[in-house]
Formats: sequence, structure tokens, C-alpha cells
Amino acid sequence: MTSCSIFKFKSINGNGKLTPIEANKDIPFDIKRVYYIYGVKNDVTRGFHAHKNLKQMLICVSGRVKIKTRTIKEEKVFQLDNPNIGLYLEGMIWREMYEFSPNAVLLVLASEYYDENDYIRDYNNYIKECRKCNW
Ligand code: T46
Repeated sequence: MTSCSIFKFKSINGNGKLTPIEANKDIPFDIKRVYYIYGVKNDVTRGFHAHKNLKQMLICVSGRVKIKTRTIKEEKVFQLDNPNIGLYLEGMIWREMYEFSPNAVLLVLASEYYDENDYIRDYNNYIKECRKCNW
């Protein structure tokens, strides 16, 4: 079974705040890729896919955004609105990102290089793949 969960990172105070994130220490994977999503209008929803194997940590380093996650068993909604909170997503979790605030910057740390073959972008295919795994 695959998982998604909230991680709380250190926040070091002194003339502002600093949050360090170390691969395999603060997050459970090596980081091969970093990307960030910003300038998204409030009425836009992104995502609508799952990954076969990719592990990712989603951190809203500015502003706020909601993330809906779905598996064959449950649906959850997370609000990311603090730079020292991360949403950890393993593969095979359907995700949708919405209600981006105007200043939102969603930083993503990823365990693999970009590979379009790792995406499942059709929800019916996603459900079929979950059933193959007996979820
Ligand atoms: C995810 C959520 C949280 C690249 O060329 N390289 C990259 O590393 C990425 C991530 C995307 N792209 C291209 C592929 C598309 O042509 O950028 C375009 C937009 O990607 P996409 O529509 O997949 O973006 P989102 O916001 O729906 O999803 C992204 C990630 O793709 C995905 O892995 O989990 O953010």
C-alpha cells in the first residue's frame, strides 16, 4: 500500500527563519529533481494524475494551496500554508492541486528525473492499476 503524509521540518529562528531539508534524513529519498509551480490563478486546478513509482515532497514555500489526494480507498484534502510543512506523496496516489493563493510557490522535491512514462493521467486507468495490485 502506498502512502501520503504530512512532514514537519525544523525551523531555525534568528533574523527570520531557516528550514534545512537533507535527502535521506529529513525526507525518505534521494533528491534527483527540484521544480516549483507558481503564478497559478485561483480558479485553476492542476495535477489530475498519479505516478507509478515517483516519491515527492510538496512544500508551499510562499502562500497557500490545497492538495486533494485520492486512492481507491480514501480521499483526503491537505492545506499547505507553512514553509516548514511538507506533503509526502509516494507513487499510485491521485493528486489535484487547487485554490492557489496569488503569491503561492509550490516547491517539489522529487526522487527521480522527469519521465512522462511514470505518469498515469487517466483516472480509469489509475483505478485499473490499483485493482491489479488488489487495493
Ligand atoms: C506532480 C505535481 C505535484 C517537465 O518538463 N519537467 C518536469 O520536471 C515536470 C514536473 C513537468 N514538465 C512538463 C510536463 C508538462 O508539459 O511541464 C508541463 C506541466 O506538467 P504537469 O501538467 O504534469 O504539471 P502538474 O502541475 O499537473 O503536475 C506537477 C508534476 O508534473 C507532477 O509530477 O506530482 O506537479
